[in-house]
Amino acid sequence: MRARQLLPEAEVELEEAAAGGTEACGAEPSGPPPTHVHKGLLGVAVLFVALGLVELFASGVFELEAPVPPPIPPPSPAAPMGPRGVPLIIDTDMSFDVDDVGAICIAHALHDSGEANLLAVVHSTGYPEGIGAASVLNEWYGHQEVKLGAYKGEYGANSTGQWITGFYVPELVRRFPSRIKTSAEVPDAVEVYREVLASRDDHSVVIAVIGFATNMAALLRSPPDAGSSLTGAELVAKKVRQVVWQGGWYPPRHLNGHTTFNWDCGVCCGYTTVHGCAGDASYAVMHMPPNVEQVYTDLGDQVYHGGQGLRSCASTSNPCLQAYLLHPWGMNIRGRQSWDPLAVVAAVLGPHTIYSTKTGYGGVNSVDFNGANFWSAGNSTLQSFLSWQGTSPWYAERTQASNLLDRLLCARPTHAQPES
Ligand SMILES: [Ca+2]
Repeated sequence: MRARQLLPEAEVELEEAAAGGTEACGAEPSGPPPTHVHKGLLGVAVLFVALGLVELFASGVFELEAPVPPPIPPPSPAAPMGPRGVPLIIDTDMSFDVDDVGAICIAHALHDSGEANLLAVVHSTGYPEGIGAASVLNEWYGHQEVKLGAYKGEYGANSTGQWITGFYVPELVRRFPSRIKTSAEVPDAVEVYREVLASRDDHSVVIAVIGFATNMAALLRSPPDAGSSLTGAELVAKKVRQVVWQGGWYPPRHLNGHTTFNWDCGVCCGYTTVHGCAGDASYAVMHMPPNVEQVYTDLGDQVYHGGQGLRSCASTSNPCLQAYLLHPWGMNIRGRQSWDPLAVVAAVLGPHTIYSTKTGYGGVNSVDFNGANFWSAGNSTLQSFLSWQGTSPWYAERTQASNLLDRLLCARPTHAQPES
């Protein structure tokens, strides 16, 4: 899931849109928040009205002005495509939002097509069943060899100590076959990271972080172990080629200094207890070895996937579809917004395949303890953020990106049982 805006940000953008200013974008979905979010009834009503209106703008029902053209990109080398595909690890918070499911299903489809080599999926909160849902997807695609790991700390509960489960994970784990049901059955995410990285070629692995930064921070802090004599930072420097982060805000559409969902530990949306996560985005981004490319993306507000497109090609025996049917935002007007799927496709196929390009190459992304990021121009790093290609018709490019995501979601698993 992309940056989940705080209400004040949504209100600001709504006001800007109503005033004919910057395009309304990045809106929180129109569906209800988790039941764990405690707000006054009036506040909730205002939130729903505001977010519903912003959703209409974001969905393209109301387009107020042409978007600001993105800056001209620097040269962007394509990802190396070996016969076994791009070696990929996905770090997900699958539970709260459903776009993680689309992202992981798409990664499996790219694994089937040979364009990705999905090595592992790790979960970034303590919610025990989160990794069980990842196991369901492994099973559905017949990719049981994909390793699974999970964060096992305290983070991931609400203020009353209950795990934030989301709307679909318990049902997926209950209804569908899987070898793993809870995090008690898998190693710690850091152990999986270290084992997988140690086994790969130098400077080869691509990591798509589409959830919280808990595991990445822990990996970078990790000491040598039985799997490798290197520290976590040394291992990442040696084995990782690129990290694609779904997190942060980037120009020209967003200002510095605002927090986003993945990097503020979800404080906007029910994750009221951030112990075990706070400060991890700052640590992970800013302690990444400088020879590892970091690509940041906040794209996805107005790119939709799933919804009726997935409904038309998949049966209810498909857990990817089931997750969207179970989630109140999964079957929105055009489907769900696509922050996480776009990050995964960009990591595997390259930004150009989602009609985006690396911008600001060489700059520096500074992330503070609370998860707010500040982009500074420069030419001394391997950091960049994604912007849409071209200017006109921008909306057509978003539609093409949506179509790509739906095509990948509709790809039939090569090895799994046929849908019935
Ligand atoms: Ca996510």
